[in-house]
Amino acid sequence: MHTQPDTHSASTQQTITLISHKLCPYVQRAAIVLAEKGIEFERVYIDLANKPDWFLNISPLGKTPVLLTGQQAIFESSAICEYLDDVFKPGLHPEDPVTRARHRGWMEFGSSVLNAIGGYYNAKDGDRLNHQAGLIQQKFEQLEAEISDGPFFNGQHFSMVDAVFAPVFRYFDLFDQISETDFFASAPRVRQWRNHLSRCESVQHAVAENYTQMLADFVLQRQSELSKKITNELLPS
Ligand SMILES: N[C@@H](CCC(=O)N[C@@H](CS)C(=O)NCC(=O)O)C(=O)O
Repeated sequence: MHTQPDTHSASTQQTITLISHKLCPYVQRAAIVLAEKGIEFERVYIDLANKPDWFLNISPLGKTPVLLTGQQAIFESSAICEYLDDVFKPGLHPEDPVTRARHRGWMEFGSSVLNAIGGYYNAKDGDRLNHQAGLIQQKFEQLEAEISDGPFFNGQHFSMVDAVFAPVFRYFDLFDQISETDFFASAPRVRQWRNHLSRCESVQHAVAENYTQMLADFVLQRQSELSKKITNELLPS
């Protein structure tokens, strides 16, 4: 049964609620930004295979995340992150307008890596799996040419781009266990960036402790080439 958040009661007007799905990387972006800003929030998880009516009423695209603040519902992760940055300190965008605009571009680039990752875990055969792996590696090489010397995307301070890429990198905690591909072989600074982000509290707390197991179960159900690898390499024979 789903919990229906009360968007009308006065007692919840000040409450921030993140409508979530346990595996959604876009939800993680918002959860990380909320944590980086020290904002307390509640989570309501929904089943995306069985979307409740109250959710469809507040999510025009039928997607998580949605942020409820007072009586308003904000949908789309980038809109949520920008809203949080407008209202709560510390700011997670650079001051310089051109750098800020470029960061927004790299946030979008993060979504394109998520699409490539989706293509990877859904690939139906070895050729398509290798093709998608190549696309992901290529994107990491593009990032390698852009990122700072660390520890974060833009240097010493955590930015919105870090909130976008931490959930991207989390997939590789599973992929590293089942794939012979070293996705970061040609991107050593991206590898370091990934390792640094994985140690941030905001990143660690954005998902449940059994996230990697849940992701493995999800990929197993895809009936893809990667599902076979999980069966062969992770499941007890
Ligand atoms: N552009 C959206 C993407 C969000 C998204 O794709 N969410 C997925 C879960 S990770 C979803 O809700 N899918 C449900 C569906 O498409 O039916 C955002 O940035 O918030």
